[in-house]
Amino acid sequence: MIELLTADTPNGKKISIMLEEIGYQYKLTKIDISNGEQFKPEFVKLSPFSKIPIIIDHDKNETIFESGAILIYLGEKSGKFYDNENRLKINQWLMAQMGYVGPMIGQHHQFYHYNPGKSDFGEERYFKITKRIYQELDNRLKEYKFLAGEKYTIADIATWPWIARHEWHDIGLKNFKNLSRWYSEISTREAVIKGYQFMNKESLPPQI
Ligand SMILES: N[C@@H](CCC(=O)N[C@@H](CS)C(=O)NCC(=O)O)C(=O)O
Repeated sequence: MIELLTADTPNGKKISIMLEEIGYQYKLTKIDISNGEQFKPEFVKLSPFSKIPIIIDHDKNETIFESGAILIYLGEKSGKFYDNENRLKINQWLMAQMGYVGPMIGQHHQFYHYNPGKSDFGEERYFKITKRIYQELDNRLKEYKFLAGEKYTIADIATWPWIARHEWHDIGLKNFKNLSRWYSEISTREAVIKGYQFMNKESLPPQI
């Protein structure tokens, strides 16, 4: 039995989507990060940086933090979306999401969506970087169907929930033809819709 301790955010959705994609049943434990639950000593013992998501694989008595490491773990365990022969490519696109795409778009959310008017510098900087990321992803997806090549992998699962916040970004996703094609195609996957709705059954991936 896998337990997922998480909140309804892009990083959280990566794992609910992966669990749906590989068809694992899981126990959901909600962590209210807006009320500081992530700082409770019992949670910090599991997640040293006080971040969601984490999973506990109760069969193996194993706790895993960091969404990229969790996706790798589940990909290896299930044998799905993390092909052995394509790991070098998958790892690169996954690490780029973890180290660049997520953290930069996360800052854009902070300045532009949650705290508008507080810092022109912050708003302009992260708007520009997010737009650049859209273009960079679009360039890649002009050449390949998915980020790591012709197959849907954990690199797409890690990146898609961030683009699913495109209405907050105000960049104009529809102007990025290849990124739009990729986003729409993944949005229609049954497991993605289920994983997206894991905390709010009424919600649907935003259309372009
Ligand atoms: N690199 C981490 C980032 C996780 C992360 O930033 N989680 C946020 C929510 S999306 C969080 O737990 N924030 C609470 C806090 O920092 O206090 C991962 O991908 O797992």
